[in-house]
Amino acid sequence: MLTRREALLGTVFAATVIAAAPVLSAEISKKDIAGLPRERVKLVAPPFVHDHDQVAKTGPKIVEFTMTIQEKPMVIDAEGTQLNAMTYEGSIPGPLMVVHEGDYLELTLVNPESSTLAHNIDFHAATGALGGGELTLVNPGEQVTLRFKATRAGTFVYHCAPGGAMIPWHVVSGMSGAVMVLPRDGLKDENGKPLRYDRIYYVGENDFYIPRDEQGRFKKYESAGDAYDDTVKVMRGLIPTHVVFNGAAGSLTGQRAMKAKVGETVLIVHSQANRDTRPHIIGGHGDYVWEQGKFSNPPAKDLETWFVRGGSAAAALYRFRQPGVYAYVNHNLIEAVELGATAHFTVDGEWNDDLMTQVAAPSAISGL
Ligand SMILES: [Cu+2]
Repeated sequence: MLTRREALLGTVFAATVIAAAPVLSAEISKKDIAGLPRERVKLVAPPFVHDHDQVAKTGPKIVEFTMTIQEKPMVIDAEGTQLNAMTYEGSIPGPLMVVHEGDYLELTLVNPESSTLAHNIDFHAATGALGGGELTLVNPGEQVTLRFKATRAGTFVYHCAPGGAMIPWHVVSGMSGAVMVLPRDGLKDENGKPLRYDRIYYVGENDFYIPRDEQGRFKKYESAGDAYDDTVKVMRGLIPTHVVFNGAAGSLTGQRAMKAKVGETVLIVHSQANRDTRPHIIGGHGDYVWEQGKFSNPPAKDLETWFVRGGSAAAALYRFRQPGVYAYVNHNLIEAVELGATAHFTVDGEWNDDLMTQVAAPSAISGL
């Protein structure tokens, strides 16, 4: 048993060791990192995802990305309702960044002179205080570069978190996105068998809180700052006026629908930085679903609907077996139909009568 003195000494000793450790690891890390290959990746707007290898071809590397913040008005529904949006790289959600486990993600975040607010980024994929939020806070006219090691495989949200009341406001103004950290040897089923995808789409879901005037019409503001007071009042009611995919109702339907062919396997990454949601493919399934989005856990199979916790991103793999237009919805159907959370997949190919057929077309009731 330790005496009080020994325990105190132990504490002091432990503190010394702890104090020394970061210096040592910083030195090792600096040397190792300097020798790593670098790859510069240009991001693309969702639902598309930049080219990437599903299985890493080399050892760990530093993957460099740049995102420029844009504050700008965006139309979020067919009625022309305006959101005074804040965005990473001009899109809602921000782009999906893909790396492999053990890689270093190095982001340069640019906040242009034209911005009116300070912004930053909190990476749920990162390990370290505030997910890098404190280290990335940039005023208008500044840029910053953060590097973190991707130590956990999975899909993870990132979002703006500039402190206090700014945090939820910036998030519900559009500032979120996702990172996908693939296992170096790619995705696997519960038995370790490789799983591959032919296409990948990134769907970011957002809840918006647009103030209304006395007549119940959505109000328009000159700038995000002008909208702040009224928007916070709506936010505090916790009832969104819009729940949408990729920044606007209808952003992924009709001509803008996501595409696939019968027989193709599609990986759908679905993030929600602020609120729970429940994706469902009408007429399809999740063949393999990482509901919590973390690839060290075996995927669930044959799901009808999966649950995405607010502040997380899920990954679902589905091989389309029939052609047609598939609605992909948040299966709170009020949110899907009334508030906007509906997307489409248009799938080309041969219909399989064995899987489904109309045995008798609608006709007058025969009295059987
Ligand atoms: Cu921000």
